Amino acid sequence: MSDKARLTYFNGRGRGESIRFMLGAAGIEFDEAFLETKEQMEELRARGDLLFNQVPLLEIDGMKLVQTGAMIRYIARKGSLYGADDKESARIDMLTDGVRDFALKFLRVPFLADPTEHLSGIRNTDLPRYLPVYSKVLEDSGTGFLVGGALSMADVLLFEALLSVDELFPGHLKDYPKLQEFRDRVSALPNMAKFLSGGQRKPPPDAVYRDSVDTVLGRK
Ligand SMILES: N[C@@H](CCC(=O)N[C@@H](CS)C(=O)NCC(=O)O)C(=O)O
Repeated sequence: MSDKARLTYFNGRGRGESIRFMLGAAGIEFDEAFLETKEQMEELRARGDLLFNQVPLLEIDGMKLVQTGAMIRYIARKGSLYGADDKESARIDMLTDGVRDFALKFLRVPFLADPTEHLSGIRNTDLPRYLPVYSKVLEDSGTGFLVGGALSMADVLLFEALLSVDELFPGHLKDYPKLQEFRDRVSALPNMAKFLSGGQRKPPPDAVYRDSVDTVLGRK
């Protein structure tokens, strides 16, 4: 196993994108292996690399990690993105889990024949559930970060989710100046700026991405 971290996933965002954002924020360089065929997926399963027969797979520090949550928390610890003490870590977990619940809604969009109803559900239920909370937490913290005085896993995943909100609901964040300011500031942090311009951030999902996932997972 090479010393450099290696992410095996589809050539698109999906669950892999949060892992990429976390690696980028932590300044951890990584290679990627893109799954394109059903046979590649079956080979990984046959090798026993996928504990639950699912991707993403992250090879890092001699480990083969599956489960996105485990990966992002490992990267958070390694990259000092997990708060200053146990109480900060608990709060970071809480805010991370909230934002992951929120972002999970976006993952389905490219796989729906007609996403109109799903997008209305996000607009009417999820945006008003989550955005005011994160705006208020930022306001209360007063540091520019969700928890304590430093960037954490919760900030990184919130930042990723806000970029999706901008894409799917253009202009919606104008009602949330705190979130807009946060988005702009996090995007300019050196590791984040390097990641965003470095080519490993994936483009918005399209039909090619959807077909490729369906092929690899044997759904077509
Ligand atoms: N809880 C897992 C879920 C992983 C997951 O559902 N992966 C999908 C691709 S995004 C997969 O491999 N599906 C194939 C299957 O479930 O057999 C995680 O967060 O990593």
